[in-house]
Amino acid sequence: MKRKTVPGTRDKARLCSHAREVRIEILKMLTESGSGHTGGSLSAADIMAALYFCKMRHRPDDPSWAERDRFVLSKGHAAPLLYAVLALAGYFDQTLLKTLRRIDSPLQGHPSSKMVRGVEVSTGSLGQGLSIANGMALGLKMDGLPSRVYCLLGDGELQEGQIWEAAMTASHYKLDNLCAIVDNNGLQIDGNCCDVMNVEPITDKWKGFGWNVLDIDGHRMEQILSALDEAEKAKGKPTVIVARTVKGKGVSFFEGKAEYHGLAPTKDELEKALKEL
Ligand SMILES: Cc1ncc(C[n+]2csc(CCOP(=O)(O)OP(=O)(O)O)c2C)c(N)n1
Ligand SMILES: [Mg+2]
Repeated sequence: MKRKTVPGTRDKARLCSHAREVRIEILKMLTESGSGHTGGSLSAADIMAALYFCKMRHRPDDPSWAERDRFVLSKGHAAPLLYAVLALAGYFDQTLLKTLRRIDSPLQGHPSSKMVRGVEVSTGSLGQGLSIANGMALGLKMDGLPSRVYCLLGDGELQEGQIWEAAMTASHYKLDNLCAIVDNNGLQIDGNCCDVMNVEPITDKWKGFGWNVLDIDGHRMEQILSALDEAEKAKGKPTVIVARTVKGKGVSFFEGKAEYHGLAPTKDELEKALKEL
């Protein structure tokens, strides 16, 4: 079936500039709220810019358009990242971002599909997103729709057993309209993933489950775009993009630091961070 809405720009400089804007909005909203997840929001900003401003077919003015591509933020704690991207793409007014985590705000610490335009699924309990993405991908195939489903996972999240049930299911049903992306930043809440519960070798595990596996640098826009292109071409099996990233990417004093998993920037840190970006 021919797709009606064309994807966004392929201009790498523009996409990198979108990623920078996304990082700035993340930092500003987290500083304003005084709490939230900094590191894992920043690490996937380039991936999300590539998805929402280049690859995905979606209509911010018609979020329930049947042929839209779907996005599932399985690592729901990176809500500030999703909110920044959705606001910049035009799903809702950017001024709403400064209400992050307020009691009366739709922008809670984890995303709710009932409260926020453009959020497909409520997430936050790690391990569940890929199963939901499977259901969406299967349903789209049954309906004969050409839409694709993208699901962003954390590397620590891969320790959840449900992920591997979902991995087995997606390859069993040959869900080639599904693309999982692992934000492989090496860190989770308490430190290095390899010390808490080693998830390596990540690529071999997915291969063993019958997936098409692509290993990339998750901050190199050209690598992200070509992996997303390749995923679309792969037939008969789902694709996972294992994206090597840096937690806190873009702000030198947050990079690679487990402490900034769930710590918001102070006003001073925000000022310094904005200078770096
Ligand atoms: C089922 C479940 N257990 C625990 C948590 C608390 N939690 C939130 S983030 C996180 C660490 C996740 O690490 P990772 O998936 O690597 O995320 P990232 O590094 O991208 O932030 C944990 C344990 C949760 N949200 N859900
Ligand atoms: Mg991680």
